[in-house]
Amino acid sequence: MRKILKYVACTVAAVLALALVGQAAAQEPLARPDWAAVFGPDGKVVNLQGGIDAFFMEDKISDGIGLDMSVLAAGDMQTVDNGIVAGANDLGNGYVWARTDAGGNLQIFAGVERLDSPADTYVEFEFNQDVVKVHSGTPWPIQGGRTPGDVLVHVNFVAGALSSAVFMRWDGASYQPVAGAGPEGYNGPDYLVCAGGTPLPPIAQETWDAAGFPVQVIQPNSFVEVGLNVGPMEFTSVQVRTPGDVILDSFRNIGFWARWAQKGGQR
Ligand SMILES: [Ca+2]
Ligand SMILES: [Ca+2]
Repeated sequence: MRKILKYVACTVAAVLALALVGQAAAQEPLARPDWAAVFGPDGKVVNLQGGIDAFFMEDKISDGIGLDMSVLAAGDMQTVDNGIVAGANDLGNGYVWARTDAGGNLQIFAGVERLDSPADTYVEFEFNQDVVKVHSGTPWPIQGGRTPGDVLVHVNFVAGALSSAVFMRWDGASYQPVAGAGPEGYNGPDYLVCAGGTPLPPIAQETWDAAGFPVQVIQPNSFVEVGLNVGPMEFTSVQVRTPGDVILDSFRNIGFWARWAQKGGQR
């Protein structure tokens, strides 16, 4: 029987004058996307809902038995391989939606499906200006690097619950924290983080074990999402990571579409 889930909305906190974009913050909290209105059950974009871009990032559920085609090689955060992921660290499908605010700033939102688990883990969302992708393998080395201004959001889960989140920017040598959130999540004018049940109908994917035999895995039953006002920047690549799983997506030029739209361009 499918688990009945409740969706935990982000709490709205007081406005913070956060220097994520290096400019005066707007006063309104970020308005979260209605993911189920943007994406159809198959992951296709059905309506941009006033946004400028949206894309779907497929990732198989492994749950300790199924083969995931994109895991982080053991002890190597720069190599992607096929492998098995424990349920606590498993990522399902990911979703990205972007829009511009009245001031022309780019707002990026990303969410990823997970499995409920009582274990400690983390989920990271990294947005890169450079192209970060894999070349030929297997395994596949990750090519491309970080550029000053790149953004990393590290979301901690303790005993299965959202515990904290840290928003960071790459200064050329390391990621420096610029904002954070506690276990209640946060929804302010420059960033948000929240976790809850999945808002989308799960997509049933065929899954095989390492020997090539079909296996039955459970469907994602949890969701974590982040949002950022990144100002006039452009991002080309998105990476979503846990201690064992990874999703990479590149060549999106998210900010390009924002500027294109501001100039009256039509897609
Ligand atoms: Ca994966
Ligand atoms: Ca996975």
